[in-house]
Amino acid sequence: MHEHDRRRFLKLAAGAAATAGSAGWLSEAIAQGKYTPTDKDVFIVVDVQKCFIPGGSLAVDKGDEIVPLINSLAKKFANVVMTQDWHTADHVSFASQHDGKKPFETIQVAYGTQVLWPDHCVQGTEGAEFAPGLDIPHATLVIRKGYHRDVDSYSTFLEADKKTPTGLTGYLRQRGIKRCFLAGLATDFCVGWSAIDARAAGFKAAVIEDACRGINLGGTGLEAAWKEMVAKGVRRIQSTALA
Ligand code: VGL
Ligand code: ZN
Repeated sequence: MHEHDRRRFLKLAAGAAATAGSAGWLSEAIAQGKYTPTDKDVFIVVDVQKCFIPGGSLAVDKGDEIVPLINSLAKKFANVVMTQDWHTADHVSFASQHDGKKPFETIQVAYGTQVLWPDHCVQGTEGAEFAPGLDIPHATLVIRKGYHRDVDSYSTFLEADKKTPTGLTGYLRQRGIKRCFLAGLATDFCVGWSAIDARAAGFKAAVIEDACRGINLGGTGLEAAWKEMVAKGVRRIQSTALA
């Protein structure tokens, strides 16, 4: 560990000890100025794909607006992982696969309630490509998820059965990563579930709110997702907190 990293770590550790659980780890650092990402941090860019931006089949409102911000945030991180929703054409999460069901209705499956969506992010199709303008050449890993026909995966750590890992935890641990910073689409689904699972896997986690856009199902889904994230120790930050 370099001396300046050690000092930063000690400051962070002191901050964390002074507040409950892990909640203070970042606010303490931010209170002392902007937070400079280190080689123990990873930026996880979640599902910034054509299907999820205006014009796409499951467009998130203003989803395209985050692309320039994500590009500039990525430059602050030595470690960047990108994710792609990557479904089979007959995926269980598609309303089209269930007679009489419409998008945004739900069904019961083996692992619980599944929201049904318009067909989106089918493997190898244009809609599954990264959004135009997304430019992160130094990203070292692209995690694809949701490729098992019968299991969805909002989370980029663990599929919806809560049993099947994607492999990301092992990759991050082997690379010495301790903290995950997340952004992308959608705040209340793939970003939120990924942040919660990052915590469950033992990482610290922060979601960069202004570098995300939400679906907000039923008009309340977005705030409910934030509440759950914060309850699980996920930090809610703005991009201005990062140096
Ligand atoms: C997502 C719904 C279905 C997401 C993926 O990326 O948030 N949402 N599949
Ligand atoms: Zn999906």
